[in-house]
Amino acid sequence: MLHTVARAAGLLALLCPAVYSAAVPSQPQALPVPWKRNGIFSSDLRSVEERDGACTHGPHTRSCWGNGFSASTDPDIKWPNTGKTVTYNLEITNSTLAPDGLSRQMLLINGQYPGPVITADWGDTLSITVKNSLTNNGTGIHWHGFRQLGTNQMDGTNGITECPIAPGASKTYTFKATQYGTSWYHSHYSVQYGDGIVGGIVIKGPSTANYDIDLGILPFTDWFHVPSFTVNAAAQHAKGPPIADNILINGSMTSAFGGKYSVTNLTPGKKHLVRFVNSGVNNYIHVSLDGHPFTVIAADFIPIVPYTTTSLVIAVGQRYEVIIDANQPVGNYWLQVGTGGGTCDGPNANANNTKAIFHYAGANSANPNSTGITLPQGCLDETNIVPYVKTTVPQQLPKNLELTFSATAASGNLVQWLVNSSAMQIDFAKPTLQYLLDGNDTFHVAENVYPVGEANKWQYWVIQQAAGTPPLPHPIHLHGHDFYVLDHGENTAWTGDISKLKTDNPIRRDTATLPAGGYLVLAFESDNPGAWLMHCHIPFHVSAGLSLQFLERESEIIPSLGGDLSSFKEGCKSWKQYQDNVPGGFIIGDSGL
Ligand SMILES: *[C@@H]1O[C@H](CO)[C@@H](O)[C@H](O)[C@H]1NC(C)=O
Ligand SMILES: *[C@@H]1O[C@H](CO)[C@@H](O)[C@H](O)[C@H]1NC(C)=O
Ligand SMILES: *[C@@H]1O[C@H](CO)[C@@H](O)[C@H](O)[C@H]1NC(C)=O
Ligand SMILES: *[C@@H]1O[C@H](CO)[C@@H](O)[C@H](O)[C@H]1NC(C)=O
Ligand SMILES: *[C@@H]1O[C@H](CO)[C@@H](O)[C@H](O)[C@H]1NC(C)=O
Ligand SMILES: *[C@@H]1O[C@H](CO)[C@@H](O)[C@H](O)[C@H]1NC(C)=O
Ligand SMILES: *[C@@H]1O[C@H](CO)[C@@H](O)[C@H](O)[C@H]1NC(C)=O
Ligand SMILES: [Cu+2]
Repeated sequence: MLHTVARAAGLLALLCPAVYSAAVPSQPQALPVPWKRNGIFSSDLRSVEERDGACTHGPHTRSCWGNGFSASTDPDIKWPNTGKTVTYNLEITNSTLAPDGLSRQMLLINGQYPGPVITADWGDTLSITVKNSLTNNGTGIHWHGFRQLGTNQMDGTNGITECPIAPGASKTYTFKATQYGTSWYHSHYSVQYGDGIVGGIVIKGPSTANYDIDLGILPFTDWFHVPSFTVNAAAQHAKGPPIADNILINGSMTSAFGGKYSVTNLTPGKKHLVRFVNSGVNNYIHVSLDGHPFTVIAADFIPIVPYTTTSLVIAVGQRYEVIIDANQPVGNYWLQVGTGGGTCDGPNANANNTKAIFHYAGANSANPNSTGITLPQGCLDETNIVPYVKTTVPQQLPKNLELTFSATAASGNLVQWLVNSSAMQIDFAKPTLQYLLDGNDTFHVAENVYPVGEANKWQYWVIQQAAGTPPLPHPIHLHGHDFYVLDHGENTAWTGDISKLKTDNPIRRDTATLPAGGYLVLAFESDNPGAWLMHCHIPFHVSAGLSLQFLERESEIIPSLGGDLSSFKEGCKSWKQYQDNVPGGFIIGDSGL
């Protein structure tokens, strides 16, 4: 059973014998270097080349990719150059749909929900044109997890890397898939994505265990029966998280109004790759398939040493790739889905009935009668994650970021989440990149700009929830980078003891939970000039201020964009025309993110 081989080195030796037996007979993963990024220690690049091998990708050699790339390649250092551009057109419209039987106003992409899955190969260039056919909102699409090396202006973060796309206008996002795996895209225009502007992304590449059939993306989202801007207006003055009406699995669920369960087809005797995405807005998602354990092979865009589990917890923004072996009697099986439960993410009104059907070819199409485990609850991340490509980071003292909360009578109980005493507020019409073009270093305090100066140095940060902050978990997402999770704690303060940081191959991903009442210590390398947002991925929280931007290597940002800022400038021109002509003036009403 190749997929149960726990040690990455052993697995590769098995899968790519021609290369590995000759070049690296033992322990190819154990690199005796303290750190190893972007040519800083160029001597390390040779050993990476050797480990990458030359075998080709197939059902029994999934860790291989070809042309010297494999699951052992560090995608921070190199990626294939396919010379291929994959194009998509996404048109955003205001429409109605009934994903769980209740018809409501939604914002759709190409008339569908979820939006079309974007599919490309590792190393392809993506060129995606987004047309805003709404009447009363700007929009923009963020490509979650993409590094955007040298393409900061394609990050889709309004008020930071672009002005929103005005009604009637379009923007073409062109960027490279330097990593592979499973992700998603969504609007970053205030809480707008909760109304439907989401879709999956599959970047085909190697994987750390074998499978026969790629079933693609299976997205989960908590679901409200009223529009997101209405929910947010209430959340801005509420005492706790909003209670969602339902959970949609692949855009579908039953409810008192009708609807149907999502169905995923299995082929008996085959191993299936399924790509789970929490594309939701608040709830943590716990998931289990009756009678079928998951072999987990990737967390966010990071291939991991495979591990087996009967259930997974997925925070908003996170992804897991799992392999499901269809080795049970032909039949129908429930995919059980629950939320964090208790008080950590608020209840979900349909929490006792959220499930989907996994249907074996050859079975009838009745509802399953299967039983399985009792789903765990809680709002903490998976802990078994071991990146397949190892990194060792130094012990270093982090800079401190303090999270506080305010809802005072004086402000009409307006809910605000503050980072170092400042709730984020961007200016749609004057993104950070415009400041840089103007040569203006005087940002508004509320733009929460944190300079990150030196090139290719480790940046360590601890986000600490201050005493008295409502004890809620926050899935923290960083743009432009994966980060390393060095420590975290629930309902406690970080001790400041750097000797306790996990520096030997720590978890690496782009979204990780800051536990309720606690702290998260993370590190990333300043290897990507740009203005990069870091924020809680719960739209109601980021809307209420919970974010900041790292201004990484400021003087290099505009030069790194290759001089092509025509679409950025056009975008701001058409946005300003729109904003200036809104009768009664234009009010954001929240952070804008
Ligand atoms: C969608 O249509 C409704 C009903 O016409 C309208 O009230 C709303 O403002 C529209 N939303 C956007 C974002 O254009
Ligand atoms: C977006 O459109 C909704 C209506 O669909 C409206 O309530 C909201 O105020 C608009 N927000 C912005 C910032 O344009
Ligand atoms: C999700 O739904 C789409 C559209 O119906 C379907 O093509 C796809 O196979 C489904 N994905 C899974 C994993 O079941
Ligand atoms: C459960 O369903 C399977 C077919 O999917 C059937 O063979 C079995 O008899 C059912 N068991 C019960 C207890 O209904
Ligand atoms: C779910 O079921 C449990 C146990 O029956 C019950 O206590 C709880 O109130 C139910 N939750 C909802 C949201 O209906
Ligand atoms: C944030 O505020 C804390 C507490 O006042 C302070 O110690 C820290 O230096 C500030 N962080 C930054 C990056 O300025
Ligand atoms: C810089 O930006 C700030 C904030 O928008 C603005 O108040 C100031 O006038 C600008 N300065 C220059 C020199 O453009
Ligand atoms: Cu949050």
